[in-house]
Amino acid sequence: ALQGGMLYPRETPSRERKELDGLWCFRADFSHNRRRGFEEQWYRRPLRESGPTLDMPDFVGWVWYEREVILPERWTQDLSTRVVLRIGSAHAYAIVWVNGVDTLEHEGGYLPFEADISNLVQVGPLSSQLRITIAINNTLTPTTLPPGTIQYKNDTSNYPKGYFVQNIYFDFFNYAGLQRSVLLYTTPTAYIDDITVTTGVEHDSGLVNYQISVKGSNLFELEVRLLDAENKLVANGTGTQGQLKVPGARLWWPYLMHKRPAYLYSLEVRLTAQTSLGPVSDFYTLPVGIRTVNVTKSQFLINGKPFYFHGVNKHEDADIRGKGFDWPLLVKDFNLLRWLGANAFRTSHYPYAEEVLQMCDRYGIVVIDECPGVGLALPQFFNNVSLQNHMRVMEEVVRRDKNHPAIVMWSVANEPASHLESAGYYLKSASRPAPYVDVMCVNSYYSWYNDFGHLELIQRQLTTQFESWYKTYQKPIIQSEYGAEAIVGFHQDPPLMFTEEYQKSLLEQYHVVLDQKRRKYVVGELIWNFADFMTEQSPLRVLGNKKGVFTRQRQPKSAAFLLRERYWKIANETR
Ligand code: BDP
Repeated sequence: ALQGGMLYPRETPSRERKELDGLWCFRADFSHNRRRGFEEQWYRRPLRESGPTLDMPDFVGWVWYEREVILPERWTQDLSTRVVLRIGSAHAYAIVWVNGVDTLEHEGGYLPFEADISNLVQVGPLSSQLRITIAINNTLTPTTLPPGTIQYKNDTSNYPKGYFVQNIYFDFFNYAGLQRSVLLYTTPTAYIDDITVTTGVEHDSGLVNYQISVKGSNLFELEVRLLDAENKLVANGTGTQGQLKVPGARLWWPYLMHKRPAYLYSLEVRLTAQTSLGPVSDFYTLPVGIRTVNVTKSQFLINGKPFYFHGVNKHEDADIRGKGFDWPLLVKDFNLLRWLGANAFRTSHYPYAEEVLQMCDRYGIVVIDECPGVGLALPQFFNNVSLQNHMRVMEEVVRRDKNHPAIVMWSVANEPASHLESAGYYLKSASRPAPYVDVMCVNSYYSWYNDFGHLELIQRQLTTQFESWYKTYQKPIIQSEYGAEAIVGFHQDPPLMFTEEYQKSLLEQYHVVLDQKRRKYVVGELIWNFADFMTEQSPLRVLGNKKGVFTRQRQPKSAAFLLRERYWKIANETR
């Protein structure tokens, strides 16, 4: 089990935060065995940079980041302050040193990890200067998530120098390194370590169940206050767990579904604790949306009302930025989701930055939260070590994301090779295969990867798909991917593959069947993909995957207008 919670680092009256955004020193280890950085102990003294403009899309191995920081004196002198170093994500394996001291290791990208570094910074009057070194290795192996294989091409008759290839089995560029903020934050030495909130509805009252864990003291009191959006107290409690009752509660609704949009309360937790240095207080405020999620044989219910997912699959991907978190990009994407009339998206194929989920809570966009279980394609990927790893990653995802009202489903894997013999036990343990899941998510590419060019077959094939899945399992179904590539500006009538007309026609064919089934047991449709995105180069991809309804620069293709009309129509019917 995981140690401790992973509350989002917020500023509160008892907590400060210092973002380490900006330019870091950077050095790639080009030595043949990629071990020079360790042999020469690059963490022991300031890094010598390898130059600011390295393009190295094929690099496999270790790169080194470094940043110097000056800490406020009270962080280093006040022993009742706890200083934490948090890395938002580092893909794929990271080792962290603080002032040359080995501090933290973490496997897996897309998720945060942190360490209490108080001991390292509270060592005397001269301790306010800090050097943080992070070595990151992007290698994917059969036991990482996502998995990959490494091949060494060294047959000298064809490869005079030899080279390494990182083989991956998923369809997006394996951007590596630091992709989200690194930051420092403080708490008192006795602190609120984790909060878990679940909500319910009873008649017209909202129920907020809370569970709080405290660290650093055994002698403490907890006060819990629930405030509405106007900061009015609506309920309060004490202790590490309890239930708050909110008469006449305003529920969290997906936007478009209800006249009242997403509504958030604030859960204020106040800790007063005795420590060996005297009494301390800690405060933390968690946004809370009161809502219920239920699934029947044929419906997906939010607050007891049928919910139909009309939305997209996304990627964290953009020009120049790669997977680096970017506020303007996030705001632009949310504007486009609203323009489209999309009410949901899936975080294909890994957990997105927490700031994205916070936006979803606030604007009422429903989320299917996916773990990085993608590219589980080869028999050797289904072994006990990878299974343990997958389960740990899943725990990390839930630990980080459990309190977001926007998240209504967890996705354990995308298109695992479940037909393989070795996959059976693995998938049964890591997740819940078709007979046990609550909702079936089906990806299909009729008239694209199968019978390409034959748009006229889609209706028949899609109908067969839905009917056979439903007949076998009697669970609601989401069409969790479908789509076609279109290179913006390519036109052809009658439609040919890769033109805007073909993408549009393919969507139209899918929509005929989706309309027949959506009043029955199909509960959602998520287009593949929101926007064009980068992949590895290959004969199958032209500067990336072009199945976006927007370009990578977020400009609409013809299909975006089609989808927009459709989504707003569905939204108006169901409101
Ligand atoms: C699906 C994958 C997705 C790919 C898509 C495609 O889930 O990651 O990008 O195919 O080929 O099978 O466009």
